[in-house]
Amino acid sequence: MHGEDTHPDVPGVPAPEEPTVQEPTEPRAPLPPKPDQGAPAPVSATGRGPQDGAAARSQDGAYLTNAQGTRLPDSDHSLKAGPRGPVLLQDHHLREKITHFDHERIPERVVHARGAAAHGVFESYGAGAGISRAAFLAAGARTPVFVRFSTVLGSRGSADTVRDTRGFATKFYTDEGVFDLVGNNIPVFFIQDAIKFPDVVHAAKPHPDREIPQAQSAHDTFWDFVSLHTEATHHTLWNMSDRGIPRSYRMMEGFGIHTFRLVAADGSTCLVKWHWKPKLGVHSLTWDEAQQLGGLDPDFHRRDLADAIEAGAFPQWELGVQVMPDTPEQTFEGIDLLDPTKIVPEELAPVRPLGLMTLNANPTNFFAETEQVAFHPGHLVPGIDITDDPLLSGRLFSYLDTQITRLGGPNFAQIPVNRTHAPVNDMLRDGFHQDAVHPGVAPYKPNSLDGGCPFFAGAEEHAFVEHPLPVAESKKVRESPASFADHFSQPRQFWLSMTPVEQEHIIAAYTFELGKCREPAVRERTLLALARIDARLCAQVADGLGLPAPEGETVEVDPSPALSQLGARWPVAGRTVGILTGPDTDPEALAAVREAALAADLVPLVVAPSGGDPDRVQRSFATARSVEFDAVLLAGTPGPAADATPVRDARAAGPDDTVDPRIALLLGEAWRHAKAIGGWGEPARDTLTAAGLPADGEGVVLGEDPVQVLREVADLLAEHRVWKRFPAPGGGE
Ligand code: HDD
Repeated sequence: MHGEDTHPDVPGVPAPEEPTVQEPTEPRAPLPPKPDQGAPAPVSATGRGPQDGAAARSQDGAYLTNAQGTRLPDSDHSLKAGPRGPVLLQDHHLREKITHFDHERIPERVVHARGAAAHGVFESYGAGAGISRAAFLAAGARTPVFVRFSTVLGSRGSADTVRDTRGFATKFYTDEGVFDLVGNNIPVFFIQDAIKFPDVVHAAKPHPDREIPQAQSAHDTFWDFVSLHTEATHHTLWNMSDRGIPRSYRMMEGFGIHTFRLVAADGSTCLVKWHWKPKLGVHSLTWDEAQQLGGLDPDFHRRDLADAIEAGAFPQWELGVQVMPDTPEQTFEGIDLLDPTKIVPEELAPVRPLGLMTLNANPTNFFAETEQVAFHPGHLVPGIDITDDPLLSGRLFSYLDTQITRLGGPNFAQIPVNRTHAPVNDMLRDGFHQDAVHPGVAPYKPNSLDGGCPFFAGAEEHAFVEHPLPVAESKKVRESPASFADHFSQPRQFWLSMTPVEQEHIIAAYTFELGKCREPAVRERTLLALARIDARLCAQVADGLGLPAPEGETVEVDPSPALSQLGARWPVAGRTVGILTGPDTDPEALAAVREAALAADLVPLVVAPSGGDPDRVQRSFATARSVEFDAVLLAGTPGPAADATPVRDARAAGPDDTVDPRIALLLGEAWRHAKAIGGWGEPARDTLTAAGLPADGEGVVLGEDPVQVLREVADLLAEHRVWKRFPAPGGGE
């Protein structure tokens, strides 16, 4: 404070206060570079100083400069004619700063705008070496990767937990060039031909007049399109299943969807479908959790991924392939391998593991890396070739094209996150955002002025040589093969492969989405499609909408048990356990349980009334909600604390005054969302009863030994939820 001081320039006005928090004046040590952030060889036009963007602009120098490297004495005040006078046009620093800011935003991706990403490494088992010559599939090869997960429909600022397909795009920085596997968490696609992509996206995006709804398919135009265009039925059914609301990016499968052709060193080929299998299993939120999280933590998936990596709980996936013979028909067991709306059931072609991917580093800068990464299914390496899937063919055009608008020109491969780790020796020149200062005078071939360089490579020198597949003699047509007309057999197979709980969730999802459609014709047409999947599915959705259920013909198919998410047990590493405490909590028991939880790689979060030890207490009754816990433990009586502000609003109306209403709400939600609940001693039993929950209910573990209770709860967590508790009492799910 300056007390009586007056302003040095304006008489009678108090002097401005000194800021209490000062910006650091000492330069920080730069962060270590990530493997894919290596600068290109610095080629300087003058031969002096760094010319590379990453090195020159890393903000680790001692003095603030402008974009030209000139040091600045002030960046907080415009240049004015006196402190109260007009701002001068000659303020070039102001103009540079604001102009740059005005252009900070780039167009968001037309689809998959919202995403989160991480760096990692892919380690090959060598099991793919016999079927593909790709160097990164050789035994022991370690390849840096960058993975971006995304939702499809929402814009950049939309919520993570909406019902939608998730993108799963991986960039492998191999020694032979970049390989991009641009997949989704659903193994089939909406359309069979890329020419329909603008249609499906226009239908699914918000209505053009009001720009609603955001980030979801629950609206007329989407269901109008998919009910008229029944090849979308299979993908839509997956979307309406629990796959549409993943628990975490770390717990999603990934699929390359199209059939690819692998080429071995001896020239032999096979057809494959790519799969990513998460080590933590495939798990989903409940719809109710997803709704709550949309408001309570719209960044739930993004935060979960970054937190896990920061904590050292590196997520892992096995990359595998289903291998099918490369026959002229390109079918397998009657399934057309060129149809991207079809799967090959894993019972018919098991997934062969090829290697392990570990995500072990968060991006340093969201814009530079996550936003500017540019994937393209045409980024292929020797040993991996395409098939004639018409959806894939269109994608090979689209991705290159979109980056030119999005990243401002054809030189996006020079952006650090997109740079290959293989030496580049191209003849591409000039253009917007050209970073390189190319030497040489002959960027053309053939040339003699640059000594004929660079030379062409053959397959032996790791060139990408297209597989010389015979092209069928035919006539030009705009039509699909007859096999593409089967739109209902695999949707029925998916439905029949679901457990009753999963089927209930699908029914609820269709009912919700169609309930948001205003046009009767759209709902009726969708019910007709559902009737062709299954009569009960159709009847129950119709019932929910108050409409008559139409009849439809269904086909005979065998279920594929691998499609269900239930029935297996998975590692519990990284799962959160909320520990609810009260005044009578035994500190020793609490410490022992926390220790045991940490030893089991669980994340224990202690919830206390208020005013607890900040080193031990992570949440208060006022800040804890059930949706951030995978399981809940009662370590005492979380009754109303003397010093806690009583909450008696409608959401928190507890059935009994002996338990804090916020905790009654939390326990009720944990019960409804089928989460394991544990506790020890009489207080736990009393609290459950006071919260209106059955102490001997399914998935409730009460005992005397706190560590044993934790172990049993962790055992229940291995199945993700207490599935027997569905459908939830009160009809929650
Ligand atoms: Fe696509 C982005 C996945 C069909 C056109 N797509 C994009 C991303 C993923 C997919 C994961 C985000 C990549 C990132 O994180 O940057 N897309 C798929 C899958 C498809 C598919 C699995 C079908 C099997 N896509 C598809 C078609 C077209 C596009 C048929 C156009 C004909 N996709 C694009 C795009 C995007 C894109 C417009 C938007 C931003 C971008 O490419 O870089 O070009």
